[in-house]
Amino acid sequence: MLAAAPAYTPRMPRTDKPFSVRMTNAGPLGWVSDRAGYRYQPHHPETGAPWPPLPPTVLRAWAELAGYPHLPEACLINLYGPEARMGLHQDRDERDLAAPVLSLSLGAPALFRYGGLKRTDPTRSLRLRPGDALVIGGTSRLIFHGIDRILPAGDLVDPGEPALPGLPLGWRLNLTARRVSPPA
Ligand code: MD6
Ligand code: FE
Repeated sequence: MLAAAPAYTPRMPRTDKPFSVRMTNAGPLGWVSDRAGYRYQPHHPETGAPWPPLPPTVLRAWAELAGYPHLPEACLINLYGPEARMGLHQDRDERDLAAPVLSLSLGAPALFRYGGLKRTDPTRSLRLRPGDALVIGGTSRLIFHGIDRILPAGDLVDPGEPALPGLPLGWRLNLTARRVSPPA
């Protein structure tokens, strides 16, 4: 999938500052960010190609965990090197806010921070490990959240952890499946 849709470096709207996280997508729509703003679009911003189809594993996880009767339309793939992080944000570019966002984590563990519906609300931290699934929906759909830091992989990698061939030790990959449009 990363071969069909190479991870690119998104940039902040207006400031044009690069993200430390690299991104790509799968599905009919993909989330992108550049100088012009945040949006969902059907093609890769650098290659112009349509995003690859949603992986069957993501569709299966959505069916089992999302509790939402319509298919996801976008799977944002975040790729973190050991120094990458993601600032506190809300996921609010989706027009269907009744659908949850489903997050799947692989590779290095990370320190996830989440708070409330206001940026200034108190926050808590959670360690996301490879193989973890997190569903953010319902009254929590618009909570602020982010990744404070990637944690060392540890010298003993648990043989039960799902492995991702080609992902360097110390790197993290996160997939978030989203429904974008309200169902017809
Ligand atoms: C990450 N996750 O885990 C970033 N968004 O790399 C998110 O931004 C996120 O985990 C919405 C719902 C769940 C998430
Ligand atoms: Fe998010």
